[in-house]
Amino acid sequence: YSYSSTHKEQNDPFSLVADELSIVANRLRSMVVTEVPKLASAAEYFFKMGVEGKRFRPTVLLLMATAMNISLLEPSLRGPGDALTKELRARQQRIAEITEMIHVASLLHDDVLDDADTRRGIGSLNFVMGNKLAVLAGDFLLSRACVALASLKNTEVVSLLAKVVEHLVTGETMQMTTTREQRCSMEYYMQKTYYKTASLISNSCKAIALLGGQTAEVAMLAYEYGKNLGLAYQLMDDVLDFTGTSASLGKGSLSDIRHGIITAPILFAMEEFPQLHEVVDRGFEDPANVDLALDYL
Ligand code: GRG
Repeated sequence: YSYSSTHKEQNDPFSLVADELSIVANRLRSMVVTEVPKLASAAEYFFKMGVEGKRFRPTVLLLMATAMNISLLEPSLRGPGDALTKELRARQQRIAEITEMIHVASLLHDDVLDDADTRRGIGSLNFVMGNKLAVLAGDFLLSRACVALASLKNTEVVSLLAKVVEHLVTGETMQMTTTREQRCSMEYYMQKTYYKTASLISNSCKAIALLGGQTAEVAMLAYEYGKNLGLAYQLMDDVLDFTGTSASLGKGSLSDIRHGIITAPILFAMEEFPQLHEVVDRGFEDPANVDLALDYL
């Protein structure tokens, strides 16, 4: 293990990659430079200091790169890849940046779809600059992410992350379902959650492995790890929507149920309390019905 980490660092994954995370933050800001003033201020909005979000995805990816590259140095674990080089690490950092860029683009569009007014503790871009600019800024970020992705010159990695964009759209579309059977099905929920959240994390973990020259088997393990982590992350996000506060979430709580989206906490409660089915069927336009559903949680 090449890091001379203290006990504190070993227990705090963020500190292991803290320096690299600030490099990623700076690069993200430079990736959105444009001479179109409106687009520049819109695109910079969520990459400015102090409004960076949790940076969960870049953190996971940089840690994944650390783990993968160490295995390249360890003869008994070594795949067909080359020795660890600075260039490899820089290419893996690009994946962290591209992933965050795609993520932020999806947040911008998501807030338009949900008519959300807050994000990351500040006004959502659509709230501050309007829906039109928020949609265009999302498109712009996506385009810059594509250019950065192509510059890696690895067609397998390009197609993995390009497919993720379709998955994000698919997950979001699945969430718009109005059929009772789909809205109340745990299987449907898990499929939607894979597309909406886990696909980006799992495929970018796989991309880190592929860039590191790992075997197809190791790349698949990285994918599985990212998939389970992504599913768990969304499950927690869904729980926090019920238990968090505006201050802790950086946005209003109870947003899913108010939008009529039936997430895991409600689905689990429905299994335990059949009476809840009736409440769900009535819909959540009436705030009194939201309160009634909360009683079962
Ligand atoms: C334009 C790429 C693109 C997609 C369009 C709108 C849409 C389709 C997809 C939305 C997908 C979405 C918002 C999924 C939710 C994922 C999620 C858990 C978001 C919250 O992530 P955090 O908590 O946020 O990591 P921060 O702000 O910390 O980065």
